[in-house]
Amino acid sequence: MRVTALAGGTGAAKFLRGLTAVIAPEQVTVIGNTGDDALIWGLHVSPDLDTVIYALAGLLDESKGWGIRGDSFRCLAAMATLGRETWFNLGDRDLATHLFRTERLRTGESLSQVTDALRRTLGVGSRILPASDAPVSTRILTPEGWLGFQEFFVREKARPEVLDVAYAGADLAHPAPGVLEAIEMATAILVCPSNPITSIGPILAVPGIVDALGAARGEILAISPIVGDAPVSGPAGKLMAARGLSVSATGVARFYRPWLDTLVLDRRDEALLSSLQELGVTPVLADTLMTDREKAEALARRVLELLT
Ligand code: FO1
Repeated sequence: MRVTALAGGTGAAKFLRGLTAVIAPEQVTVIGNTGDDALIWGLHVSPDLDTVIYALAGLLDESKGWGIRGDSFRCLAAMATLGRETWFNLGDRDLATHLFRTERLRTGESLSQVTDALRRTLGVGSRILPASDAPVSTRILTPEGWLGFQEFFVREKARPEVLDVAYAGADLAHPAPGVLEAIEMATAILVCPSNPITSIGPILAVPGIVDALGAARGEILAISPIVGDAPVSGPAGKLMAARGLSVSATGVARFYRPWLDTLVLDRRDEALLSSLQELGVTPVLADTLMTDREKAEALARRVLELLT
């Protein structure tokens, strides 16, 4: 079995850790979001790629859902003394990842080459591919104007009203090497329980990826990140509403509907089964809240059962 997973950050990391505990990591290829990449102190930070790499390497700070467990923040404190902006909390060990990435990008390597070097060095057996090597930046329109995703999410704490969302650069981007093949050759394609608009949306915005999903031979299964009328974490609700989607598993299905076969949704959402069937998506109930590793593995096992 070859599984290709479309992934954002924290929710995807939890699920992928469960998945790679129940099948060999080498059987999994991750297509990761780069829409929330940011330039911080001149360094190229790729939060979602790093969150997935750290999770699969056993390094992730699981309480925060990002960064490295036990990291210190001495550089951050020193930057504050120098009067630099410190709203984006870069840990000292995490900083090494961004120095490594930025240096290698400057010497002409692509983001996919650097990401591959990072995951191999950290002992991650799954391939991790950025959706594109070209910049695709999630921009959020608020009443005060456009913000970068991290400015909206971290600096402004996702408080501003969201009027629109755009993926700047997507029209000029191409899928990174291996991305279309990973979709084409997969036995199954999984859409992790990530924010549809800002984690999966930037992947889908890269020309060629939606067509590849539409033509894929493998079954395509998504796990809803929404339980009831609220996201399990983060600002997905606000962003979905701004894009005219209902904040529910049905809204998730509507967004993925052109190419989705199956939606795994939480048992608490049993009432949505018939509306999902009407959309032409096969709904399956499961315990989707991954509050510990056992629950993440159980969800991964349930998903794999559906595929065999
Ligand atoms: N999220 C926060 O809420 N506050 C932070 O200061 C922060 C720093 C940070 C540093 C490195 C990194 O890889 C991720 C970081 N995140 C932080 C998480 C990140 O903003 C989001 O989780 C993702 O972009 C959304 O998936």
